[in-house]
Amino acid sequence: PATIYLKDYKEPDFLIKTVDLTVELGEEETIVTSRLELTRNDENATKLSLNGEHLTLQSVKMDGHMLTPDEYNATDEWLHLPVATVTTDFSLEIVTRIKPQENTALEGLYKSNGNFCTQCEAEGFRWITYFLDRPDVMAIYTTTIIGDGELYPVMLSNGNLMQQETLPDGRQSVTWHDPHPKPSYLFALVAGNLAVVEDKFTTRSGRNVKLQIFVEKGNEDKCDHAMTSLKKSMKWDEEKYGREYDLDIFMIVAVSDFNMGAMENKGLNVFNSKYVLASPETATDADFDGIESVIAHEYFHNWTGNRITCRDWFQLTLKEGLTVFRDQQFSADMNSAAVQRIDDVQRLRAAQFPEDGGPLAHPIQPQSYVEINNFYTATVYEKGAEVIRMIHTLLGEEKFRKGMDLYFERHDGQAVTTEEFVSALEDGSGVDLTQFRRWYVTPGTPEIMVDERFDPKTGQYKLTLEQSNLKAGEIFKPLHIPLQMGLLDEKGQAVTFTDGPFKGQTEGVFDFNKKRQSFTFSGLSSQPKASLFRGFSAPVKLRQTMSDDALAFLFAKDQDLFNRWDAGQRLASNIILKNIEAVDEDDTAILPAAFLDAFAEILSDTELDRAFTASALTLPGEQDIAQRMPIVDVDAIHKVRENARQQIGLTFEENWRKLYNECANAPTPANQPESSSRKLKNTALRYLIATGREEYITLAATQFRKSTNMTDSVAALSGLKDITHPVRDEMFADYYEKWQKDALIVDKWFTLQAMSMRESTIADIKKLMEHPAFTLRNPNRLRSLIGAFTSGNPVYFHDKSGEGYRILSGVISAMNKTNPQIAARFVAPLGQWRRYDEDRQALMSAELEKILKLPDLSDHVYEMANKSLH
Ligand code: BAL
Ligand code: ZN
Repeated sequence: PATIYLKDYKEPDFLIKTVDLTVELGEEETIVTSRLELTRNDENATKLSLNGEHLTLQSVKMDGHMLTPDEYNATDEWLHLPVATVTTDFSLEIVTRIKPQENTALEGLYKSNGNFCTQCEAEGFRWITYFLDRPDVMAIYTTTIIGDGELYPVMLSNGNLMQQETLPDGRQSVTWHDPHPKPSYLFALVAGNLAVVEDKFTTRSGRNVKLQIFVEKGNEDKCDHAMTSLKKSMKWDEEKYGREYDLDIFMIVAVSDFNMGAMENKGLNVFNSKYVLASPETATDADFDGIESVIAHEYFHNWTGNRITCRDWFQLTLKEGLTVFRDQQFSADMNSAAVQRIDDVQRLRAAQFPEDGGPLAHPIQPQSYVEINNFYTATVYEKGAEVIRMIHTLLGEEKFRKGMDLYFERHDGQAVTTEEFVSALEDGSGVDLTQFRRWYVTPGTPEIMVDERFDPKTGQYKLTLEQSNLKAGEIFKPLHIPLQMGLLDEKGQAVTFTDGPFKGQTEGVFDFNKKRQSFTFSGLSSQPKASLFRGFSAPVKLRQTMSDDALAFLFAKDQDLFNRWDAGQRLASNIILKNIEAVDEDDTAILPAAFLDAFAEILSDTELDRAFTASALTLPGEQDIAQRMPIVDVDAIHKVRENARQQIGLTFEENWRKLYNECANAPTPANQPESSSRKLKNTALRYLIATGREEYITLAATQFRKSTNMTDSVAALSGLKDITHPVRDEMFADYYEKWQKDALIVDKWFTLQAMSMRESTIADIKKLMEHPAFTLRNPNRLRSLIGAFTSGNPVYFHDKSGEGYRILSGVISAMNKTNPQIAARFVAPLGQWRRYDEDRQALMSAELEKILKLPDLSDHVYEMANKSLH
């Protein structure tokens, strides 16, 4: 397969001004007639090459003249047409036939549960008709959908509704017009027998916007949260960025078969139903948060992505990094900012750090790709968002807004590059970002070594930081890193700086932009404790030689809640790693008093937000700890962590019981959402179950039976998923029995079992793959079982029999042709093979080799497996 390089970018030879599409939906085939008005962009071009895949070409007319097959050249991927150099403007009419009902890849036009829908990003429009399917070709679209009005009473496309009529042959015809020029990846079409929930929003300039959410019938009562989230997002974008919505209607459609989370098509967002449907009985608090942030994300794309789009796919982070940053800001404003930041960083560390440290590492602006769908990654999205956040930190709120205002003013209606974005931010703020630009082209997570010196005689504290980045290799150049920090005195009070740029303040953002750099602070009476990279001010790994006592101190006292949490996580990881090294005979982990004291301090601090307390009292995940081991020992990590959990459960048993009862029965403190009480209560429940006492199994079972909300039901099931006990089986059976008709809830049932730690887990997973409710065709179901197993169950995925790896490669080979995009996404866990012992390395790489030998290997899977192996 061919590799595409950023350096080869060339402007299109021709541009498309208008697109007039007629899509005739049928049960056997769908006929697409596309009328294009084109204009020349390169005076020397003699050939127009349109992208097209999986299409049956019926006819081509140029300027009204029907072309004969010897006048054009149609291949599996292209339609080449000669264009005389004297021709400047011309029209084309192309008729193609497609079979959406046979489309299992879920790209282009396909059917989901009997309804037609589309997914065109990145290159799906070429599955619908021949086109210049690249984001720098922006056109005005008019779309007419024709079909059986009884089967498909709802027919939607982008923009505003222009006409709806019944044709003489009885079919329904609906026409939409989108006045905003857009690239083809933002095109959408939906047709089906759907229910609609309506609301409205008045923009700050007084325009009324109709809001509609379309769902399968019977789900109308699960749209409230999505609708509320949408209205909040619209208001927030007006207040925070001065961005108003620009059409008379905004539509969201929930579909059950969807490769991604959602898609920001202009005026017609198509969503995975997981990010729309929710009621307290059917969705967890985490699901509610996910909906709020994805609804916001897609809505925010209207300005950052749609009005200003990407010049080419190498610029993907231009819209994705920026929009993730915006949705994170929004969620922080809507909820507890500290907890939001902790969750965002946890996600980054869990998904992006391993990617950046492995064979699939790439800069947020990749320089080459085989298949662009493989680059919708945690790096482009989450690290991309961190890069924008650093610009925000360096500029400050006010200058950042000035830069963003200039970006919107300068580039509205254009397809641009990340360079144009950074320049606008620079020009708008007056801050030089020359060195900062290196973040865009540098792969790998920078590591920061810290050296501290305190001279009691002079009262001077010297902090020396050194940055390195193994992945950057030859191209390593120091990055411009914002170091947000403060100092704590021996009582834990914030120290006021007596000199330097932040004199008189207790916190500052320092420019750390050299390989090795010192920062000196004076006027100190004793050695301070440094709280570095507050709020995770840069996506780096801190290699600090801080003692466990110092970490325990920060865990108990830091004014910055993020760093308080992080100190606790680092301390707990240190302790677990030390215990792994110690290989104690009786397997009892030693938990130092300083750790337990800090734990107790947080446990009894009733002033803290309950959701924060829950995060602070949860040990780092097994994958988190794994990142600190050169060769990962999944079994040892699990054993020691579980033992630590049991000891914490037993040591604080009375506190947990009290906390459980308080959170379950007493009102949630003012200014905190109910969900924070549920989160803390269920943290307590898990520690109580970890004690191993039978009474807490009963407590979980009682919670499950009495629960009126999905959060408590799932927490109870999750607490019991690892044990072998009749109550466990009974609860899982009851849950399935009760919810079997609700796919999103059945997904949770699969996930909980995929993450189980029982000895029978691998056999159970194989059995679940045979379950009537399991299917490879639905991405959510596949992710719920196989995704949860490979990313959430390190012990059994890495079982030394190699069975976990074989299950995964079996799924990849089964999906390779039916849905290559999803198949390729599943390769990454095998790509981590170098991190494991020799036996596992051999087993994992053998599966990668097997995958590479598959007949008809898709480019998607090839690229991921090939990069992973070599
Ligand atoms: N653009 C693909 C889905 C999303 O990131 O919003
Ligand atoms: Zn996005």
